[in-house]
Amino acid sequence: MLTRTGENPLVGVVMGSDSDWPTMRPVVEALTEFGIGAEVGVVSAHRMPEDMVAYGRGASQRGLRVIVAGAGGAAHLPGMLAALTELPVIGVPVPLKHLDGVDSLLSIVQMPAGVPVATVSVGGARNAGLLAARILGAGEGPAAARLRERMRSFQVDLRDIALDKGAA
Ligand code: RP5
Repeated sequence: MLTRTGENPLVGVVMGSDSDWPTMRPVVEALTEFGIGAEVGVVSAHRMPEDMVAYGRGASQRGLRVIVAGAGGAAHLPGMLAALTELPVIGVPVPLKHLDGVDSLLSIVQMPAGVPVATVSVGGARNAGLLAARILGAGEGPAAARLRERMRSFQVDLRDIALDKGAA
C-alpha cells in the first residue's frame, strides 16, 4: 500500500484517495529534486480510520521526519495525523469539483491550539514538498547543511526565472 521513492524515506506523503494523486504528485517531484526519499500512499481518515491511526502512531518510529497530507472536501486527514504524531504535518487542500477547494482549505487550516498543521494553498503541493525540504534542512549535521545549500541555489534560480519573465 505504501510505495517508496529513494532510499531511507524521511517524508511521508499521504492522501485521502487515489484520486488525489494528480494534485499530490508535485510533492514527490519537489522532494526528488532535493534528493529526499518519500513514502507515498493512500490513508483515508474516513474510509480507513484504523489504518490512519496506525500510520500516524508509527510514522516517527519508521524514520519519517515530516508528513505531507493531502485531502479534499471534508479534509480531516492532516489534522488527525497531527493529533497522532509528534512530527510536523503539512496539509495540502485538494480542490474538488464543488466549492473549488475552499471546503478543503477550511477543513485543514482552522486547527485548534495545540495541534498545528502547516497549511499550503489550495492545490499547493509543490510548496508542500519545498517546505518539507526546508524543515529537513533546518536540522543539524552535514545532510541538513547540504539541503540548505541546494535550497539557496534553487532560490537563485527562482530569481533568474522571475527576471527572465519580466524581460519577455
Ligand atoms: C477525500 O474525498 C479524498 O481526499 C478526496 O479528495 C475526496 C474524494 O475521494 P474519491 O471519492 O475520489 O475517492 O477523502
